[in-house]
Amino acid sequence: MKRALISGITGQDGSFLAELLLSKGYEVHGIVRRASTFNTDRLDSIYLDPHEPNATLHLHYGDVTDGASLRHIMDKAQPDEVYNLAAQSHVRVSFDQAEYTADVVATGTLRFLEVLRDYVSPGGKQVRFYQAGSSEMFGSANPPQSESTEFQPRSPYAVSKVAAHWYSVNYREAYGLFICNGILFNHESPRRGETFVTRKITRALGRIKLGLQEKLFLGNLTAMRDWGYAGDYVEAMWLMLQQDQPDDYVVATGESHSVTEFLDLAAFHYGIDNWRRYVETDPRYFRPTDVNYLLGDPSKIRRKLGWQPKVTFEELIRKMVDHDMELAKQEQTLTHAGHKVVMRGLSHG
Ligand code: NDP
Ligand code: GDR
Repeated sequence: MKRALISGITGQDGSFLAELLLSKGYEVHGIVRRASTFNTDRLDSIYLDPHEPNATLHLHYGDVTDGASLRHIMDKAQPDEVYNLAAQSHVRVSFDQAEYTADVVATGTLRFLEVLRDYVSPGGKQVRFYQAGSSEMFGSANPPQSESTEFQPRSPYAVSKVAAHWYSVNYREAYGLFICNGILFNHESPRRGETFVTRKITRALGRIKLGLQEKLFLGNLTAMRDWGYAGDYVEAMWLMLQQDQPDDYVVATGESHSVTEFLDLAAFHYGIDNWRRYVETDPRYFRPTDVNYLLGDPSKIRRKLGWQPKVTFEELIRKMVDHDMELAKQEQTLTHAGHKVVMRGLSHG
């Protein structure tokens, strides 16, 4: 049985990846941050009590800002594959918490690579490592962006991801480690964090449709993104680590749409006639520097690994709308029963 270790397992991608690896017969270990509230909701459907004899998902407390915890977990989990997905992943928030973002995203990756390097000492166990890179690294570079496009990062988050990318390349070259950088363009799902623009839109329009909310406040509506489905993208991560040689790959759909187009389609699926009546601009959601136009060129991964996305832009929006319509209905039922329902934590989104 192969063993995998996932940092960021409680996030959107971590939960999809854990499901994929469990379905392939892996024993999966995940790193979870201690929090005062539960942060494992996305894993509820696959988590078994560790006392169950057939539990193959194991969670360990740890943090990528704590190198010693990574060492302990590597020793316990003895993984064949490591997927480093942990990040302060919100671009807007990275302007408020730049040092912290660098510590988690850039130095966090370096800490992991240092542990890996010791762990894979000569004659030691071979471990394959996936680094979660981002299209944000391309920043203001002209589209379409491919593996050979120069990085021009536009946020503390993106700069930190560029550092993590180059640390990974350097450790691959310097120590002969099996490390792959995935350069993934935006990917979404009903599990997407509620402060990212797609989910913020599908959540809010559902609530507006049922009269639970009056307005949706957004920032830059002209930004163009290459949006895919998270379930497809974790397959690309896994595929990279199954090859004979480590390499770096862009993962994208090859189609780009504006935030406005996303609003158009989401409103259409909800049967909302004119979303402009409900949407207002709030400058707090503008970024000091934004990325205007991302469009990935996925030809390398299609050619070399045979990967291509299965879910289209429209299907993605429909999945998110269907899910968030159900959530809004549940909230409506609670409201009718006299419960106060609050939208939480959207001020940073
Ligand atoms: P999420 O924000 O949903 O998940 C991030 C995960 O990282 C969570 O499990 C979070 O834990 C964990 N985490 C945060 N800080 C730490 C820390 N200090 N130590 C350990 N774990 C930590 O992100 P996604 O799932 O969307 O993305 C996964 C990765 O891929 C990230 O690295 C992201 O930057 C990158 N990426 C994402 C893209 C996308 O479109 N989704 C595109 C390109 C790259 P907790 O649940 O406790 O907060
Ligand atoms: P992004 O995703 O920054 O591309 O990073 P996000 O959904 O936050 O923003 C996409 C675009 O929408 C514009 N926008 C808004 N964004 C948010 N969050 N909230 C708003 O109200 C709003 N209004 C307009 C933004 O300005 C931006 O142009 C995501 C993250 O998952 C990263 O971790 C990942 O690396 C990249 O995708 C690829």
